[in-house]
This record gives sequence, structure tokens and C-alpha cells, in this order.
Amino acid sequence: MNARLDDAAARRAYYDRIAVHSLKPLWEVLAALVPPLPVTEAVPALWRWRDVKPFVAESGSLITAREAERRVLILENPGLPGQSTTTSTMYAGLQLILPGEVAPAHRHTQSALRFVVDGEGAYTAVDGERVTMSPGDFIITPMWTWHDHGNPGDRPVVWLDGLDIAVVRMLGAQFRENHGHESQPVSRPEGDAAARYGSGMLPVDYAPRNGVTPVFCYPYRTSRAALATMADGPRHRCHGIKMRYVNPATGGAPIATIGAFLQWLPKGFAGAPYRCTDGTVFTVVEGAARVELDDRSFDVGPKDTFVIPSWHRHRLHAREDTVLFSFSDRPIQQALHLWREHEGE
Ligand code: 1HN
Repeated sequence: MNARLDDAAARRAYYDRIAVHSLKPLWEVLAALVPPLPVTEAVPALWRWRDVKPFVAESGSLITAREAERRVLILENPGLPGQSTTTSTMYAGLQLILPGEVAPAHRHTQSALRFVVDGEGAYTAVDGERVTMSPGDFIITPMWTWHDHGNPGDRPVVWLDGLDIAVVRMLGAQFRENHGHESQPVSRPEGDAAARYGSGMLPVDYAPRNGVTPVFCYPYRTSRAALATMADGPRHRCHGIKMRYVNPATGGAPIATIGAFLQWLPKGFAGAPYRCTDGTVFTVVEGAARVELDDRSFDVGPKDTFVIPSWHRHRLHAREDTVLFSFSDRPIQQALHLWREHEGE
């Protein structure tokens, strides 16, 4: 029996018959599979510090860091419910560690970054070296490195975690191990990695490892001073003054899968419209700014976190001198020659 070529009922019946053989007609989904422009379910979203801070603090009375393993509130994109992700590829969360607590040592194939948001005096230990955290410090935990956190200080500390969870999930490459000891043994003094690899020199026989930077802490004091020095110079019409964190041994991103940036918007800066294919998580370090998207805008201040999904046109306006930290999957897209950006309307 030949179906009429335009018989919708015959097509539906055919789809039902082939479905039991795990077959699907491409022609019904082709346009959605290969859209003319990026399509993502992720939506622009904002987590104001004043709104989330009480909930972060409250989590401290509900569960210990030990019991939770990591006491974190996921900044879940409202357009991706249930997926524990903030952009289509990047996870962000706010982690709380109270005085006296330890978050036990483990390692996994997901790479992580920390950006210290509130409080100081906690440490994170990476491969045998501890680093004491202060607000604005950018710290990385490369994939498959042992890491644990502790707070020997007298104040709660909160940082933003960024991980490539959805990327590793998509690739089916998730592995994890517990260390067995709550805190990994300390084998190197604090500052060791910075001294060995972070002073514009490298040990003469150093060979880069896994595309991962040997320097794992980028103190805010240093990063901010770099931006401040450049603040009087030429500015990018969209970004103001924007720096990317680098692996000093390669000039590439500090983590193979995650790019991280710090930018300075001078007071009164009115950025030109911009879009790029890497959906990006931003945190305000200092200042006050307005983020204008096509169909919504928000005013942001210190410790607020917001997300701009892929290919969403936006402009940045600075009401005060403003410093923004951000991270995205840009190194992945660039390695695959997929990354695109567009300046202007
Ligand atoms: C993790 O290991 C940390 O080590 C934070 O602090 C957040 C989210 C998902 C999976 C592992 C950490 C995490 C995580």
C-alpha cells in the first residue's frame, strides 16, 4: 500500500511503526537539530547576594560540611530545571564552610574553580599544598587532583564553585574517589607552587601537564592591581578592560575546559552590545553595574552572580568602578574552532 505523499496520518502511523525499532525521522527534527543560530534552553538569571545569603547561612544549621561532603547551594539555571547546571555546560554553586569545619578530601575528573565571595581564613588544599583564601582570590582544582577544604578561622567563608560537570557528563567520563583521610597530608608549604611556577620563571625541566596550570591560586591583590594599572589605558568598547587568567607555562587557559576572566568597567562606562557562543557565569567583585539584555535588564552589585547564556546580546553599564569575575567553556569551544563572538547590534 502506497501512502499519498502528503498524507499526514500515514506519516504518523509510519512513525509509530518505526518507533518500536528505535528509528526516528530526521526530517521532523532537522531544523531544530541544526538551527541557523545558537539555541539554548538556559535563560539569563541573577542571584542577588542579599537574597541568597540568608539561605546559604541557614544551610549551616541544617547540615555539616562533613555530612554534606560539600555544603553548596547550586545556582541552577531556571531554564534547565533538574539538571544541576548554570549554563548548558558550566555548573556554579555557593559553598559555605563554617569555622572549625573540614570538607573531606576527594578527587574527580571534573575540574573546579573557586572564586572567594565572602569571608576569609578558610583554606583549600590541592595536591598537598594549602592556600588560605581571601575575597576575590581565584583558585583552581585541576581534574583528578586530591582536594579538601577547611576553615581554621573564626568566620564563615563562602565561595563560588565553578565546575565542568555537564561537559564531563555529556562525555560519559565521570570518575571519582574518596581519599580515605578527611584532610590530605600537607607535603608542601603554602606558596610553594607560586614560587616555583608563578614568578615569570619555570624549573628548567618543567613540562606542562594535562593542559593544567601548575599555579593554582591567583590572588585578588595581584589580579586587581593589574587591572587598576591598565584602567587609564585603552578600553575595549564592549568589555572595558578584560583580562583572562592564564596557565603561565602555556599562555592557555588555567583549566583545559574552563576559561576565567576578570574585568574592570570604569565608572560611567557604557559598553557596546556583545554576544559570544560561550554561556558565561559572572560575579560582581566590586562596584555597581547594569546588565542590559534584549528582553530584560538587571542592576547588580557586589557578590551578585548572574548568567548570560550563549549568543544572548547584552551591554554592560558601570554606575561605579566595577570589577567582574566570569567563567565559561570558552577553551573547549576554541580548541574545537567553534567559538564565535559578535560586537555591536
Ligand atoms: C566538589 O567536589 C566541590 O570540591 C564543590 O568543593 C562542588 C559540585 C559537584 C561535584 C563536586 C568541592 C562540587 C563538587
